[in-house]
Amino acid sequence: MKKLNLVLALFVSALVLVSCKDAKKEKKEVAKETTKVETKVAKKAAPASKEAVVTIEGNDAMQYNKKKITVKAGQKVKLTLKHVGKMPKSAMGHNFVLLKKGTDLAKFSALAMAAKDKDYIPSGDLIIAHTKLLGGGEEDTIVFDAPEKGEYDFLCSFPGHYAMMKGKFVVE
Ligand SMILES: [Cu+2]
Repeated sequence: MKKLNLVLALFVSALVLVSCKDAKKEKKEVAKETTKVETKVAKKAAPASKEAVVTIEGNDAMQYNKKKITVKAGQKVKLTLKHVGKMPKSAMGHNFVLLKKGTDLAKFSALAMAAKDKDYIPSGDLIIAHTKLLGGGEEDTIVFDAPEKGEYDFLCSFPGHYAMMKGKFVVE
């Protein structure tokens, strides 16, 4: 009888030991999971990337492929304009011109038209950033700091193009 008791006692203590180990393991796993979740949350909450990469195309039908470009305040904007058409610069030249807030498009376009010798980029301080004037098959990349939060206009300053080639540049 005593022997049986001893065996039973051993058995019970072994069980307790095992369940204790399991509990420890579980705790560890829970801790691991929590860390994982926390890492995920931290990644999501991290600030937007420092650079916004934007590509916009212009074609032989006098169109951009984007009417709206959105970036975040504080970002560097790396913008590439691709002329995906075949027509030469003299007939279907395209550029990307980002205007300062509140610039009148019609007025700007008239100034641009008069600046043929400068590829339709008028002097003055109405422009935040602009690409070169491109012919079919060419592309140009510019890098500039996103202006302060707000909505800005962009357009192609080649004579007559802004009627169709314009859009909104939004800084959130
Ligand atoms: Cu154009």
